[in-house]
Amino acid sequence: MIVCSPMVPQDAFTDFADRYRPEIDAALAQIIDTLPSGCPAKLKEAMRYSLLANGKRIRPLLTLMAADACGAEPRSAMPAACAVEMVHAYSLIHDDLPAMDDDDLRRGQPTNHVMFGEGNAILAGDALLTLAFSVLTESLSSPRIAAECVKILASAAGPFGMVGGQFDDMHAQDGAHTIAHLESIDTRKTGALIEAALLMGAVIAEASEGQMDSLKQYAHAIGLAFQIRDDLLDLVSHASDTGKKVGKDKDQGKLTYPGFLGIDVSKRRLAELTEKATQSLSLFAAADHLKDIARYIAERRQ
Ligand code: GRG
Repeated sequence: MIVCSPMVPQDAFTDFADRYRPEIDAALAQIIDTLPSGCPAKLKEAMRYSLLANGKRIRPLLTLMAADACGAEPRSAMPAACAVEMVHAYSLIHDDLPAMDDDDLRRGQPTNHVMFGEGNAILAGDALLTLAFSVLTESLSSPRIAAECVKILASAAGPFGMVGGQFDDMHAQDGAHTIAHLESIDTRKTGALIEAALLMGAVIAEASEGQMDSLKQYAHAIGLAFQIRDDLLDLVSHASDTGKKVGKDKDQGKLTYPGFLGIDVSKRRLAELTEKATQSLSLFAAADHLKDIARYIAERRQ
């Protein structure tokens, strides 16, 4: 009798994530737990609460995967992986504030301002944002590479990237829009940090110009795909899956991909972007994890 193995075959992304997600969590915990005593205890607690909550760690995994695909030991990119997750955590804390999305649930737990109060949450976000840059300058061994990473992350997080995209998103209810405007918002609000995650990994691996260009194309495709999937999840999923309130985009009259083009067209665009992401990796000898995470991003349920 043939006995079938009970093991489910894992893809390259899942293998990579199983291996490195615990290391990312440990590195993030160490950053917070070894902060010098000058940091107020309550502020540290608020920073730790959101940073170490149950996130998917997509951006830090992308940093480590990009470094790996470009030929470096993934762990050499850990400071950049932590820095991008810290900027992401800050953006979520601020995004949830009453003045922004006014959410009370994030990553399956009460949002930072619900736990610590609004003022403390603003400061915890500010502290994570600024600490991210200290981590880059203090923990990357080469000052040249550290400076390059600071430039990439600052440009992605700031007015030309995530904050600018969020600003336009906030004001998108006013007036008529085009698909180009919607994609420009999503590319900056969500895609910019995803691109920074990949490019920092590549810079740390001293990637070639060709590798950098390929990763930029890949980043553009998965960044947009990530937000389209997020918009779809807000329409069709449950808070028990996503760990955050759903159905808010429609209530708030937000400009979203499915709201603008319908669910079917959005799903087709998602499939096209995933295919484009995969094709843009043709230069790499070993990038199955990046291909698989592109598929995961398009199919994820949380
Ligand atoms: C300065 C007041 C102030 C606010 C800034 C910049 C900003 C607020 C918000 C950024 C915009 C934002 C939150 C975009 C959404 C990106 C997105 C889909 C986040 C969810 O990411 P996941 O699914 O979350 O990776 P986890 O929890 O798994 O890490």
